[in-house]
Parts: sequence; structure tokens; C-alpha cells
Amino acid sequence: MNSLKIYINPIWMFLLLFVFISNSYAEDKPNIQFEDFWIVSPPEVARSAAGYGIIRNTGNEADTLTHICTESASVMLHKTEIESGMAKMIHLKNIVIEPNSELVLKPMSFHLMFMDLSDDFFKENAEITLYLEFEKSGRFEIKLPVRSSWD
Ligand SMILES: [Cu+2]
Repeated sequence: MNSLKIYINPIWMFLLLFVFISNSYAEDKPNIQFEDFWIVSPPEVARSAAGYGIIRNTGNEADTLTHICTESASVMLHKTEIESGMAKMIHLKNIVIEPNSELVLKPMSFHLMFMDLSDDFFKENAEITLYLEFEKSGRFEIKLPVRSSWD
């Protein structure tokens, strides 16, 4: 009887471990990544600047961007829409990033709008720290170089 017990125990251990591992693989969660974020260098007299980049969710659950901020300006997420021939910017308070999808911020579409720019924007090789908060993934900190062109 004793030898049987010793024989069974490792099998149960293996099964439990297997259940544990397969469960953690099946877990639904978002996986947020940032790519190619940058800010278009504003002219000296400008009071606003646009920022572009890609927010990617490679996870299998949606997540919502609920807040963005920086110490160097006030910032909002905007979307440009054409309405009867006129470009108009809409302020989005939050936005859902669906699973396995991306939100592309680009001209005439979604973009970051920086206003009340501090001197940080006009320094040489300027880099702006942006904080982004997601409902499920929490807070991220990314650095956006201020550049005059796309490359
Ligand atoms: Cu805008």
C-alpha cells in the first residue's frame, strides 16, 4: 500500500502543474505596447504641437486609455474629422484598444495635442515624458522625441 502511494503522488503533482500552466496561458488580459512615438517640433511662437505614434494591444482582452498627462504641457487625445469640407478636432476623453489591434495616431486622424507648451519643447534634442493610464494595464511612461521631420 505504501509503495502505491509513492507511485501516485508524482502523477497528481504533474496533473496539478499541468492544470496550473494551461490556466495561466488561457488567461485573458491586454498587452499594451507603444511604437514610434514622437512630437512634431513646433515653431518658436507656437502654442500647440501634435504627437504621433502607435498604441498596440497584442493581448486577448480590450483595454481603455483613460488618462494622459505630462509635466511639460497640457495634453489631450484628439481626432480630426472632416465635416462639410472643414477639418474639425474632436477631444476623446478615453478610447478602447481592442484585443490584437492597434490605434494609429497620424496626421488628419487620431493625434496627441499638446497645448500651453513649456520651454521643454524648445530645447535642443528635446524629449517629452508622457504618462498614459489604462483601465486594466495601469500607468505607462514613455518618452517622445521632438523632431522636425518624419525620419
Ligand atoms: Cu488636435
